[in-house]
Amino acid sequence: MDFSLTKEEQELYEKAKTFTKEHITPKAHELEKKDEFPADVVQKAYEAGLMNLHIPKEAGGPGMSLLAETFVSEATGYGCAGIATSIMCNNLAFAPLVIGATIDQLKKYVQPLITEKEPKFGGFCLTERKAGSDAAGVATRAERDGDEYIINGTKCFITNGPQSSLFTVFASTQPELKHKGLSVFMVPKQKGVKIGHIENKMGQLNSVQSEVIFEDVRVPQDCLVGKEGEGFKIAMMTLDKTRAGIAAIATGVAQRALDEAARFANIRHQFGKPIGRFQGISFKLADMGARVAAARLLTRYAAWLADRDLPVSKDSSYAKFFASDAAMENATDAVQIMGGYGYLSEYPVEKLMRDAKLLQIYEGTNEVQRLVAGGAILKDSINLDTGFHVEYDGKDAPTF
Ligand code: COS
Repeated sequence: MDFSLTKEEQELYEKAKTFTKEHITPKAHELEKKDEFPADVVQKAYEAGLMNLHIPKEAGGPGMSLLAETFVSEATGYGCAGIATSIMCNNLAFAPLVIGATIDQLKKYVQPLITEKEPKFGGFCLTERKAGSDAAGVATRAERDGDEYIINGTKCFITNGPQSSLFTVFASTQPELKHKGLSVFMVPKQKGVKIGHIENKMGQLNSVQSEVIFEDVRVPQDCLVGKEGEGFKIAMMTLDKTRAGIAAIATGVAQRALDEAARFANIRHQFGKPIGRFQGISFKLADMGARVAAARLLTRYAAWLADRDLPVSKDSSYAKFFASDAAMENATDAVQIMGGYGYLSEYPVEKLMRDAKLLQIYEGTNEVQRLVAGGAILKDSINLDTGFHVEYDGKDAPTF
């Protein structure tokens, strides 16, 4: 087992860390007071080559791995989870297209967006007011009309919604078939695509989420990704691959909370010594450090599996819930270690606590992640032979 990074990965990681130190960390607090899309920083990230990394070379992208993306997500997440979300959201929006679209479709609809001077954005439109965790409950409709589809419906919580030029829209082509009737479309911004309510959030104020409304939007047949009815499967395969990205942002937040708390624990003196010398503090730091290390390994392992198209649902769920819980716990511990300074907004860690909370919720709540992982564990146990044979309820083989 080799934990070292390749030269290319190491260079990308260093570049993203340097970028974060120069352009994200020093500005994130001031920027979040504006509560708007951090256009200037995102433009710089685009120019630095930190966006759209997994678009295949044949479609004009750099064709990098999902693992490479986690280095950028972790590094930028260290500076600000909101800015990292703004920068990395194209990964989620374009992943269903990389999974299900042909190279010709990618060339026509995605390539123009990733090769211009200015960054362009995609919006991942799955969630609706009444379809969150129950992703199959989507009410948005796509009806075939000759060579076109007509799309109607309202999506919500769409990251980079107002900035997006292309929407990846999950809509039902046959509602009576439930999840088997769901399809996915590329919808360029056009007449009939409207931005609705801009969501007001507790944290991650350097990212923007909005409603996106589709009113009689007509798209040609080649905007269908994959076949009709493949939308749910493509959504699940997408989330399997992208959840390591959220886990990576969370790892960055967890690391930042640890670093700020450790720095404070060395400087702050009480009772004649640095507070880090008290076991009550140093034990907390040790637990925080172990959480960061475990989150990082789970994240990279999930990305590694996804890059090889190996089964990854369980491991990407582990990574997502563990790393985002670690971010929340570390941020909460950092606030506690820093006491009054932890709670004040002039200092770095209260923002981490607000930002971390969303990591436990978006891209599939941590309860959904546990549902996926728990289900996979039970399924795996069907043919499990522990070597100790005993009957429970008159059976020695479990059923699922
Ligand atoms: N890859 C491929 N196919 C998958 C899959 C995966 N990871 N997970 C499920 N499927 C398939 C199943 O095999 C099943 O196929 P068949 O109908 O052919 O048997 C089908 O999808 C339905 O699976 P299941 O019954 O498990 O679906 P549920 O409706 O119970 O939903 C959860 C499962 C809860 C896991 C899913 O709805 C989900 O992930 N919800 C969260 C959505 C989310 O993350 N939203 C955030 C949006 S981004 S901000």
